[in-house]
Amino acid sequence: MVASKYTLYGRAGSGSDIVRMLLEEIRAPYDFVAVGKDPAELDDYRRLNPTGKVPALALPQGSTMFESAAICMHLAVAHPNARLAPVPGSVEYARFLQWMVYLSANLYECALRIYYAERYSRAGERAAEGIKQQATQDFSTILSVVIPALSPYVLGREISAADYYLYVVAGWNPDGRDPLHAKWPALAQHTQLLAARPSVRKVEADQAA
Ligand SMILES: N[C@@H](CCC(=O)N[C@@H](CS)C(=O)NCC(=O)O)C(=O)O
Repeated sequence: MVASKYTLYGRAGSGSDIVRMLLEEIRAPYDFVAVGKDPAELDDYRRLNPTGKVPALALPQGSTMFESAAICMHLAVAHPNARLAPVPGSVEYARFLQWMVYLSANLYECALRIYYAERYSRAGERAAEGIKQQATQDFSTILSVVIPALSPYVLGREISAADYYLYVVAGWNPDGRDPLHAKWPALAQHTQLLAARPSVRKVEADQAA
């Protein structure tokens, strides 16, 4: 059956926050389905998203996609009026793809090493602390690559989906945003700009409720 709106599968405080913010920016109608961690629920969810991770997005056309960056890039191109990406094929769009993939493949991946450190060694919990410490250091190093681009947004004067991605994932720094802002005023300004957007405020207010 073809649905008339999007359905976002996610969890508050996860990568689905980025997608929610974009859906709010687009003003697209959507339902939000909170995916629990109970094994039976996850087995059901794997029929939609074989990785069992969030987010996943069921499209109005009737298929479901996963991988946060792919979802964001798709939404940006499918809703050009929301101006969440430059024109596909342009040099600016190439830069947009670069940062979306960089942030997803590196910064998001690094956050997973921080928060699921025990999964990254056969020694499990015994190795977790060292893995977490290394990943926490890597998080800053990875962020440092995107900081010089901020002017004030990732692509310069125009906001794009990459900014929502950066805003949410940078917020997962285990020591919070403050030490990052003290080191990088451009990131502090970026956070301030993003946090003031109605789409971001709505998602964050819903979560706090
Ligand atoms: N590469 C995936 C990563 C998705 C991911 O790992 N999501 C986390 C939440 S931020 C998750 O589902 N964690 C649950 C788990 O791994 O058990 C993406 O970008 O969508």
